[in-house]
Amino acid sequence: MIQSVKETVAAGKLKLVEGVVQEALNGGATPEEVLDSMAVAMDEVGDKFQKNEIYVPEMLIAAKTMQRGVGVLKPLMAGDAGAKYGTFIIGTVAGDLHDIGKNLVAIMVEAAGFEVVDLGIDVPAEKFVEAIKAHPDCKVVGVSALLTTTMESMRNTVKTIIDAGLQSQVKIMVGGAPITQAFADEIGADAYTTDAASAASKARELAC
Ligand code: B1M
Repeated sequence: MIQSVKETVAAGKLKLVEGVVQEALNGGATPEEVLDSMAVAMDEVGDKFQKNEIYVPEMLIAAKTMQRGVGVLKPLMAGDAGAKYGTFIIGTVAGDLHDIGKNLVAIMVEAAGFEVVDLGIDVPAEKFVEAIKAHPDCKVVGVSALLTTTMESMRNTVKTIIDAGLQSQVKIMVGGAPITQAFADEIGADAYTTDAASAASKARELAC
């Protein structure tokens, strides 16, 4: 069952994915197991893209398929913790259009008890600053990047937030496939996490 989730996402079978995900859940798979299998599918898609076996349109349809599959899981992952930790602002940095990982972080952080303000993709550094200023109850801001080329955009985003004097209000958390703890330290971020679940628990820690 889990295997067919992976195959369905990797093959970009958009119309089938909701049914396949539901079947896997009915068969006893947990939402986390289903999510992991979709992430493995995306890694396979990325590998095939790198080897020129598939191209951007196939990568895009696989991404849409995963997003639709995540839609089935979302109600199961989103708890009713309420927004007791204030607002969590998140976005993907300027120049970067990848949002599946960011969306997963947003779902898990919301379930952990934050009100999430999602700025979307390709977000200019100044927009993060404006959003933080507009939400005085925001204690944590999340910055995502998926391309090695947009790591510099992440550096600029973190610098812009710090230069605006906002680090006394918010802690800055960064993440995304090319990001490392060393890079997070180098650019002055307060925290780095590898995945959505650890981002959620880290956000709680930072908000307290
Ligand atoms: Co793109 N892409 N892509 N892509 N894409 C990658 C990232 C790539 C590794 C593929 C490859 O070559 N193997 C490669 C980057 C190489 C590099 O930088 N060294 C790449 C490339 C090259 C490109 C283009 C340049 C291709 C082109 O046009 N020639 C182009 C760039 C566009 C742009 O952004 N300007 C491009 C475009 C696209 C699509 C639009 C087609 C599509 C994105 C659609 C979308 O997101 N809505 C796409 C996709 C789907 C991928 C892959 C296949 C999958 C990404 C994904 O969603 N993974 C990807 C290969 C791969 O990742 N293996 C690839 C699943 C997701 C759950 O994981 O996003 O890593 P991830 O999120 C994780 C963690 O990273 C973490 O938590 C999540 C899991 O719990 N995390 C955080 C993420 N953000 C976090 C923030 C946090 C904490 C944790 O705190 C705030």
